[in-house]
Formats: sequence, C-alpha cells, structure tokens
Amino acid sequence: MARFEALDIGLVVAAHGRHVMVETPEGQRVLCHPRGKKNEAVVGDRVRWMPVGAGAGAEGVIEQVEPRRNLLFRQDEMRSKSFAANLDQILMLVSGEPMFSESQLTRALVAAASAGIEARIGFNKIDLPVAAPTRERLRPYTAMGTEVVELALKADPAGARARLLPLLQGRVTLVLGPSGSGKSTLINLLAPLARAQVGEISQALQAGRHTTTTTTWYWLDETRTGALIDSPGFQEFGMRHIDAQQLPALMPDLAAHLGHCRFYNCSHRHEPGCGVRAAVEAGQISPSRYRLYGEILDELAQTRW
Ligand SMILES: Nc1nc2c(ncn2[C@@H]2O[C@H](COP(=O)(O)OP(=O)(O)OP(=O)(O)O)[C@@H](O)[C@H]2O)c(=O)[nH]1
Ligand SMILES: [Mg+2]
Ligand SMILES: [Zn+2]
Repeated sequence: MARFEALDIGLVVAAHGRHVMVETPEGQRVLCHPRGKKNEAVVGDRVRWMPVGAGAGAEGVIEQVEPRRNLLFRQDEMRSKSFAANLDQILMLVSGEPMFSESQLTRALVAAASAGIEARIGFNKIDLPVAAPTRERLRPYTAMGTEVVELALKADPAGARARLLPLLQGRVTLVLGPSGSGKSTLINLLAPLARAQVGEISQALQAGRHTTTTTTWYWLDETRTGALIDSPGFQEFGMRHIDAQQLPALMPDLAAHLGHCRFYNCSHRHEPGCGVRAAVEAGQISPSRYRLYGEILDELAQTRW
C-alpha cells in the first residue's frame, strides 16, 4: 500500500466503463485507466495515479484507490451498476410529473441510511397542478423527519437557488431521482459551468430526449469546495448488501416504535403484541410505508446472489 504514497493524488470526476476522468489538485483533467482488470474507482474517489506518455493528450494509470468515508451503490434503468463515494449528503429529487414512485424513494432513503449518508428530498415542479396530491404523498416523509425542500427549478429558479444554496455550499451532494425529475436542470442552475444535458421531452416526438447517462461531478464554484454529482435516472437500488434485521432501524417511522414489541426478534409482520403494527393501526405509520417495509424485507430474505 505505502509504495504509492509518493504518487500524485487526484479526484475521480467521471467514470464510464474503464475510462475514468481524474482531476488534479490544480484542476487539470487526465483520462486514466485502471492498472488491474477491474475498474474499482468511482466518482468521488481519491486515487493515486501515474502519468503515461507526455505532452498534450497525456493519460494516466490509476494505481490505488484511497480509503473511502462511504460508498453508495445504485442500479440505473439500463441495469448497469454505478456508485459514488465520499458523499456529504444525498438530495433525492422527485416530482409529480412524472409522478415519483414511493418504492424508489423509500429504497433510496434506506440505502442512504445504510451507508450512513444524510438525505433530503427535493420536491420539484411545485408550479404544476399535480403538486397538491404530490405533497400529500410526501407527508409520511415529512412526518418522519426527512426534510422536504419545495422547488420549481424551471418556473422559479431564483427561489430554488435561494433555498438550495445554503444546503449545498461547501458540501458534496449526490443528486438522485427518477428520469425527468429535474436533476440536470438543478445542476445547471447551481453549477454554472456544468451544462448538463436537460431532457426537453417532446410529446409529439418521443425522440430527442437528453437523458443523463453517466455519473458526473460538477463544482459549485471556482473555490472548488462544494460539488454536485449528476446521475442517470434510476429504477432500482441494489439493497442486497443490507441485513434484513437492520431494515426497521433504517426506516425512521418504524424505528420510532421499535422496542415496544412482545418478542425481541419480532419481524413486525404477524407476531402478536407488535408495537410497529399497533402504530400502523393507530395511523402513526403510513400504510404505504409499512407495505414497502414488507416488500423490501421479503427481497432481503431471498437467497443472495
Ligand atoms: N414544470 C416544470 N418543469 C420542470 C421544472 N424543472 C425541470 N422541468 C422540466 O423537466 C424535464 C426534465 O428535466 P431534466 O433536468 O432533464 O431531468 P433529469 O432528472 O436530469 O432526467 P434524466 O437525465 O433523464 O435522469 C425538462 O423538460 C425540464 O425542463 C419545474 O420546476 N417545473
Ligand atoms: Mg439528467
Ligand atoms: Zn414488532
């Protein structure tokens, strides 16, 4: 391990297959390749690298990935896996059009909690009529203590900026959310040098969508302290690494009622004297969240592969 300490350190700002873009502390970008067979470096990683070749177009080889503070795993719509590391927080961006999936939202929040990463919800497109029912759908999340930041990134960019900047400055934020929720719009608004591709979906022509396909790091400003990470819209979250026993503790609304069950190893599904189920019946835990708990638990209990 120690033999690489003399090498330059760089930050992974984009990763696509075996191509990894590494940024030097001076802000130069070098296309790097991993030394080994596998590309283990992900966006947000700090790596030790060595130049190969010289002059313009010089590339590099990654010799070592530095130890990580945290690592978040996700799977996108193309079922390809991607990760980001060393995050300060996650901003889960949702909207009423397209209507967000509670299952996806819950999974993202559980994955963040499991990785020990703080998460907030950005509720975008509040200018649309569908915002009222969407706000209702988000009520269980507000109630369990997850911050919901209301935004109209396109209709009221100044308001969105004022609300978001204090939360984002000086921190590394991974922006997650379904396709079309406005992640790239957010990044273009707050990271002026970004030019992330925004999908203007034509109703007549389904073609011409500019959907994000790679995970990319964007600095918030020239001081290069805070950053936003754009990511492709996701369908699934890999959760197989989560221990089924831990699941209730990773869901704050369920966690609030643990320790009130008759059986110490209660699964909160069918046992008598269950504090969690009593809370569902009393309306303190939303039926949808309880249903999602059961769904995820079933998945985690299945054979691992
Ligand atoms: N009405 C309304 N539309 C918005 C708002 N913010 C973004 N949009 C539109 O929503 C669409 C999708 O925005 P994107 O930023 O490309 O969404 P994305 O989350 O990056 O999508 P993917 O890259 O496919 O994952 C675009 O047509 C935006 O103009 C808003 O506040 N209100
Ligand atoms: Mg995008
Ligand atoms: Zn129970």
